[in-house]
Amino acid sequence: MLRFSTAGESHGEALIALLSGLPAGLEVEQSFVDRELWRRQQGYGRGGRQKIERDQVHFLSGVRHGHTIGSPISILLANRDWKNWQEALPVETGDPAKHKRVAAPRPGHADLAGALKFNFPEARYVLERASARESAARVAAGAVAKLLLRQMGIEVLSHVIAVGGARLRGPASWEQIRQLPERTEVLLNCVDPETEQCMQAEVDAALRSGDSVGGVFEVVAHDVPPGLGTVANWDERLDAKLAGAVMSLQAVKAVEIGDGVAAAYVPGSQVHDQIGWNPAKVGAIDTESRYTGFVRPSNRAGGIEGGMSNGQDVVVRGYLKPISTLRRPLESVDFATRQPVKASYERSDVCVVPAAGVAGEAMVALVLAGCALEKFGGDSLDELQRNFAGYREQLRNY
Ligand code: EPS
Repeated sequence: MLRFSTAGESHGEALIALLSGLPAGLEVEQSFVDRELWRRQQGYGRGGRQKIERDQVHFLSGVRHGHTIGSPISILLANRDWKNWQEALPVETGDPAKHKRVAAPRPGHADLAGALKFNFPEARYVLERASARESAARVAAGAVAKLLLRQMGIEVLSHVIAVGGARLRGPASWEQIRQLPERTEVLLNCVDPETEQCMQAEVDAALRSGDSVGGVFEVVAHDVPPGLGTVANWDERLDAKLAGAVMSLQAVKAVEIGDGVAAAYVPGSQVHDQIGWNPAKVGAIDTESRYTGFVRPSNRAGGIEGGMSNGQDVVVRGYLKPISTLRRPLESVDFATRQPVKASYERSDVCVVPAAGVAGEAMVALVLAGCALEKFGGDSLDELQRNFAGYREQLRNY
């Protein structure tokens, strides 16, 4: 079973990711993991913190001579900002005068709920774990999951389809999405330059007015074989797993599979993807029907029917609320005096939609890798690939 967890505070010494259940013999390119970490740090509208951090993966265990060895993989990502926080967040008691209190909870942030839950007099510790800094650890683990999926020909990428009121009109092709990670400047990770300019204007407006802006990212998993996830049990359905995984990302308030939201408002005849047969396409790379002869003229279902992948691209959208730390803060209450005050402010981002998309890719990759390992099994990559090849043969002969 693929299992993963993270630890670490935003301004603590480091983040940790623990990933177990991967087969032995998977080549792990550190440069690929670092590139994924770099992608997550980019985007128009990020704050000063990203000028400090240079995320680089440090494998502590589970990878030797460039390959997984079947034992749990532990990953450390250093927080370069830690040197500025050692007195504010020491492991020992330290000097209370040097601690940095979060005195008034920010509406929309974890501050108030967390302080009440853990019985803290203020929200510093809550902020530290709620921070989206944690998503860097997910991206590192997700990058290893992506390397496993690549061995089965599956690629997972994202693009941004909305920032505030600026929206991408029309679908993006896999060809367009595939080119985005090549960019040296990420901006808003949108496939259409004109829309991207409008998105930049949304960020600029938020920046000028001391506000923040949310948006929508879309994760696309390409060349996923049919049959990942299962109709058999509610908690094994692929859409349920993906929704939970993407919803768990900081600031995500809604998740959509394919055109799930729009589908609720129109008749079934305009929603469901019709089924055709074209055996000529079987085995061809980069077609929608690589695994079988069944073809679809559309993919509104987002590649999932009955909780199982159906052989089309798996499409998952994450809807992000605007960042809750505002330079012009909303009304709040001082934790100590209970007097009305403005919410606490400290350095933050204005827009993180492209970065959240990269974290979304990681979560989707981890879920798909988990489902693939459940279906195909194998303690070594060779064994997994043999099992996968057998399944492909079964689909070809169907
Ligand atoms: C975050 C606040 C900011 C962001 C941070 C998430 O951090 P800081 O308070 O240190 O400026 O930069 O995101 C990251 C550090 C990151 O690597 O993504 C928050 O409160 O959620």
